[in-house]
Amino acid sequence: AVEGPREPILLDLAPTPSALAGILLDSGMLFPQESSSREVKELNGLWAFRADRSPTRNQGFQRAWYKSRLAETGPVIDIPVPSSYNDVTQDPNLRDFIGWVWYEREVVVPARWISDGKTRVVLRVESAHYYSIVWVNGVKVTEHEGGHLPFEADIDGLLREDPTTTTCRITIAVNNTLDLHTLPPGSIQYMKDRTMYPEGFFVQNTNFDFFNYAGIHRSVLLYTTPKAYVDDITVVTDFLDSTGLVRYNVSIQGATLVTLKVTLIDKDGHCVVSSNDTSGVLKVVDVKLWWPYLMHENPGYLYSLEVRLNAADGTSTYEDVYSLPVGIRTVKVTKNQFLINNKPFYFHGVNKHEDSDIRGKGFDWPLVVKDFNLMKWLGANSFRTSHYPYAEEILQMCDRHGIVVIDESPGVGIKDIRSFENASLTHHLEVMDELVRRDKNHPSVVMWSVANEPAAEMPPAGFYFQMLIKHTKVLDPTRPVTFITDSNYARDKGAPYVDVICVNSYFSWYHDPGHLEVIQIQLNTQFENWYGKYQKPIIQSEYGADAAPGFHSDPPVMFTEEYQKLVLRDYHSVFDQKRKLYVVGELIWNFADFMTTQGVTRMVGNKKGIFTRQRQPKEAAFILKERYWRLANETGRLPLWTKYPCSH
Ligand code: GCB
Repeated sequence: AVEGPREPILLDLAPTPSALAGILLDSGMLFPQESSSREVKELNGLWAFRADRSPTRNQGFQRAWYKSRLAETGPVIDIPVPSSYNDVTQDPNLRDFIGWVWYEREVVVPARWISDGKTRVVLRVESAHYYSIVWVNGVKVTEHEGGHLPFEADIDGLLREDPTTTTCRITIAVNNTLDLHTLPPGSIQYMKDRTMYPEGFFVQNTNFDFFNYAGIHRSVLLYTTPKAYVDDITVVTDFLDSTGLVRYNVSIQGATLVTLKVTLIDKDGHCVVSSNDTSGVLKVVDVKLWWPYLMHENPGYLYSLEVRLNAADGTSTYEDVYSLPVGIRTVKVTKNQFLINNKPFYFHGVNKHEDSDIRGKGFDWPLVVKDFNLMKWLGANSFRTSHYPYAEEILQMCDRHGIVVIDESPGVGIKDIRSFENASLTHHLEVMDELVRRDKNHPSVVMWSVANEPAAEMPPAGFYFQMLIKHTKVLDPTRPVTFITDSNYARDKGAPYVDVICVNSYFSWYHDPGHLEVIQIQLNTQFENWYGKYQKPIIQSEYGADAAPGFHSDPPVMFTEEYQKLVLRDYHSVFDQKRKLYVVGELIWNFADFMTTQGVTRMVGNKKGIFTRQRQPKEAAFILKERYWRLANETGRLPLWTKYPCSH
């Protein structure tokens, strides 16, 4: 018994997200930063939390839980922010909860933020999954559709309405329901046969292979700017011989008459070049380019673009300062090469997930640092943000360490024909707007991926992907665009429009399971077919096999560490033939084991990691490490200290 979504569970409560997003995109989304003119107050820690377990999930709205303290509406529990809520309690119903949950936290705002009349106070949520509505002191301030990307609201006007109180109560309702037009899509299925299922039984169906973790996944914070402020900065870089070119554009809000100073500062703190214009080209003599890890002895070189604004209105003067890290580099694609700074770049990297024990998709610095250390140990120079945008702090790490990123939208699991309808396309285009707006200035981001493995055989797929790719190129004409495919149908649908062909395949796993001997021939055919038809560079964007750590067998059988190793070995021998021709990269699926929906093909999650979910190596990790360091020696220019990376 399949039925469309019943009223309150879903997003019916969420009015016209598209209209709202359009307004939001008139403004920038610069990463919050402290400076001489800006303060940041993180609101991470314990929040009061209440899941709306009423059958319709609608009680919180009916009884206006946002109007009073959440604890006054009923029992609340402590939930950490950032974190998914699913795995932090012993309650199986909360782990698998679908619908609205309510978060609340009180914060004391410094009195001067309100009293000086010159300060803008912004409430920002870095990511909440999936649909969020935010109230401050019971007044709705914003709502946002989509996880993985930030949203904000100016709240100083509201705070000034009652300047006697500096306490503000922030309430955030978050709904993880996925329907046919969300990204990723999903559907709710009600089981009505009362001889089989209890009253009210329903499930959330999805077509993607990771657990639909929910909650406030990244920081919530308050930050200030002066009323006249730097709203956005866009930087595009190039170079000619030894001169770097930084094309920039600064957009300003809150003032018309301003003086501006833009200064490019090198790593040693020296001013390199400056200008007084809101847009222009800065010329950098003896430029130090931004290079990927293992391609240069000094990877990830960053300048800093300091933007200093002075403005005045009848009564006040304002100064705002924002410093944007800038890496000067170019990205180009030829018919068989991927060029960074005009040199061939070979992706030897990983696919990741934001996923770990207990936290789920919650941002966690120890995990981020461990993962970067593991990637560098492995000799990985790149990763793809499968299957959604990652925290911006992770991209900042990539900028600094020279790890190259393929930045992917949450367009995963688009398999139902109704998910190609206009409502879906419109939202997908908006998500690309938000993604490019947030990540456009990161030198580590070298390509956009608009989707993963859509049902390319469906008639509307061609139009849908043509629109998406064209739109993304308009948003950012400087980076190549791709979508990830596992299907030959995609050849006629998307491939004519992408710059790089990204292919996923699982020979001897999903096809011909157990038959390692088919890998080389099938992989060879795959590459020849794609290149033969399109003459575009190809990245093997996924390949791999599950291995339960500690399972062994020789001769190898599926799910053992030996089998995983041999799958890799056979893929690698074909990569080695083709990378001299037109294959420009290989990304293992997956960096680490990760949690999925329960199902008969998943034993406590997906085990294709070369590291366990706890980040310990399986045998395959050592195979890959040896290979990646060899590739780095052949294709890059290793810094001296990394020639002999680790004694083990
Ligand atoms: C894929 C998907 C990825 C899955 C993987 C697998 O093609 O893109 O999300 O986890 O295969 O292991 O099945």
